[in-house]
Amino acid sequence: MTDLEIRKQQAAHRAIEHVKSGMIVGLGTGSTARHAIAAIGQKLSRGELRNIKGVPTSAASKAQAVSLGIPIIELGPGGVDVAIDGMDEVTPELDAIKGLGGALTREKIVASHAKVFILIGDERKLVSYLGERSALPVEVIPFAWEATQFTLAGFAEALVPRKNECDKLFMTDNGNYIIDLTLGEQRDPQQLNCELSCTPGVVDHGLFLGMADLAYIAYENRVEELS
Ligand code: A5P
Repeated sequence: MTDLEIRKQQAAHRAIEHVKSGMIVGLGTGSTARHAIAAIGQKLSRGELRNIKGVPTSAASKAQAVSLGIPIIELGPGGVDVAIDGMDEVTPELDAIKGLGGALTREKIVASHAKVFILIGDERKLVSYLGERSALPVEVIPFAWEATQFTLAGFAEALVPRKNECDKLFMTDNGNYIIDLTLGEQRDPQQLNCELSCTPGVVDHGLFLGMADLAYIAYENRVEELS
């Protein structure tokens, strides 16, 4: 495993200390969340955790969980006890950008129904303001997506429809497209949140403001908890 993967795993392992037997757990998406799902599967198989149910945020996370024998349920009105997910950027105030894996809409639904929402990542993800390094993904419905993109251009320095490895438009698990916005300068995230949420055609976007309770950031020799 590379040093970077080890850091991601260390952050994930700190987060799963919050997972106790009998809990319903939101299973995030991405290379860091994979470590958390793997660790939950391992604890279940060793009998260190019992009666866990997982709510996956993507088809990929569902497939991983099923392969590890983690029982899967749909998100119900009772929500999840804890949700653990990666992030693309997080500020010291725990505002985040998510969605470079394309699962932002399901991730936000699950996180918004979590008693405790924990972000995990390595030190590259810690920024002083949102948009400092990462693009902001916005999920849009395919109908008139180029018109929606035209509206979104007013909120960004640059933007690009996401493509897959075959150079076709990337499609989310929800059958939608993603437009990646380069913000270009420090923006008021609350205002941008409102602007994007009010744009017809936008399903959801990667701003996760005031949602996380904790973040575990892994450095070379330590994991820092932000709360
Ligand atoms: C998935 O849609 C994303 O929100 C991921 O959680 C985020 O992109 C972090 O992914 P990595 O852990 O792979 O960096």
